[in-house]
Amino acid sequence: MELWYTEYQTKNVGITCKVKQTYHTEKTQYQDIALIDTEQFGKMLVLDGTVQTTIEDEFVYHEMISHVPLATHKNPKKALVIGGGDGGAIREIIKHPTIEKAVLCEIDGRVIEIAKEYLPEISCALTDEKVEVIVDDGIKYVNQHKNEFDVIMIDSTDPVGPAVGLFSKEFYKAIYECLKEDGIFVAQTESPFFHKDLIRNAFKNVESIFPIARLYTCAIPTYPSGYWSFTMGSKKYDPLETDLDSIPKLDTKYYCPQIHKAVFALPKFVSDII
Ligand code: AG3
Repeated sequence: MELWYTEYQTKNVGITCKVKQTYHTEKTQYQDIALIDTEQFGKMLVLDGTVQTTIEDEFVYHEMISHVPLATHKNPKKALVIGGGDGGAIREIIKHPTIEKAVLCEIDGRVIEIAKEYLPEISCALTDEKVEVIVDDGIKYVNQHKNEFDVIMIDSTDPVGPAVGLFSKEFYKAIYECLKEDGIFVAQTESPFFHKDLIRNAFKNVESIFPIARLYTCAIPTYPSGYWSFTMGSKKYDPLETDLDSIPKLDTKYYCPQIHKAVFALPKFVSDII
């Protein structure tokens, strides 16, 4: 019998994948979790019916949420990931040569445990000695830590359920306070095709708090519309001025110095959003 999984990305559009095997499903205190194996994209983590990451395309998202801000910063030593319980962003952060400590703050400990069990390719760095894993509310954590991090990544789910507060202006203000005086943060901000209002609001909020606000995009086939955005707020460094020759050589599949520059060139319909 053939089994297919569909995420309804909007009321009118879905992505459907042929399922090889269902490894795990459960309902936690926060959300529904599913770990399935698909023919096209390999193992896939699904939270509340939305695709979070797959073996085939996870490198794009995880490299782009981490290496763009890390290379923009001149000397990042301490990084924080809010959400991101699969560990993909952490795996990328510890590739960066100046990083001394990477903290993961994920609200749902079950996501971390399931990623450790079924997605070792993605979660492999969670046991690294530079990494601290905290199971707690990211908003609470950020409010309790001031002037501490060089780079913060908001690796959240869509702005429904547990992640709503991670898209608010108050949270971006708390992020500002949690960063050191030359700190940078990046948040995943959904699809320029399907979520224009969200991107506009996020960008305006970041722009009202940080001296430098930038938007960049990349292609991620399993996310709504296949085209994704990230919003960056920076206290001092402008990613458009990064010296590309100073970017460390990294073992990556998407990110490279040319991409660091290219992703800030926005299609006109995207720059029109902000
Ligand atoms: N977090 C962003 C996933 C958003 C996808 N949305 C959707 N499928 N409707 C990814 C977490 C990976 N560490």
